[in-house]
Amino acid sequence: MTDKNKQVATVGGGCFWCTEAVFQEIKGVEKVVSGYSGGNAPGHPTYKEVCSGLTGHAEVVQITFDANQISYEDVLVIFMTTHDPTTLNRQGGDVGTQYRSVIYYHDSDQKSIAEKVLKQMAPYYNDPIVTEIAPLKIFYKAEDYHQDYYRNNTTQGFCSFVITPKLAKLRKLHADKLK
Ligand code: MHO
Repeated sequence: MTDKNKQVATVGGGCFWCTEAVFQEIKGVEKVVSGYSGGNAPGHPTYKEVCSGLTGHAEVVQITFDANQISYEDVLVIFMTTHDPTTLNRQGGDVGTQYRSVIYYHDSDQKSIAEKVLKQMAPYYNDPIVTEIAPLKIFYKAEDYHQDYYRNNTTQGFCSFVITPKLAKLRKLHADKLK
């Protein structure tokens, strides 16, 4: 992939272990990094601080992808269909501001695509979409043990009960987009 085709998307849809595992399956995705963004607290937060809710950060992933193989629009469609964008500060059993649904755009093109995708998808949900669309400020990489979490902990409870079924759904829904 040349630098020209390389793009980065930053999204959060609940626990980043899930979002990371989803995008690691997608063709054209070169790298997924779990981290924190969208809060106001200065400095690099720890996971514990983010869980306290006081930093205001959301759990997000930064997805580096080849725009020749997958478009930003498709990245967002996959994102929207693999979490619940209608629940405020909650994803399944995970409750707290860090689990809110967010799209942090990197430029004005991404902003308009995000607005378009949300508008197009709205009729498919029973409840209003609450996904936050905002400019990316600082992204803080999460602790090493959070990276590749699903791959390294596939049999752990949350992974096997929540992420494995989510990936099964992803593979059915987006079979044409898999690696
Ligand atoms: N319910 C999950 C959330 C983890 S996540 C990185 C757990 O604590 O197992 O927020």
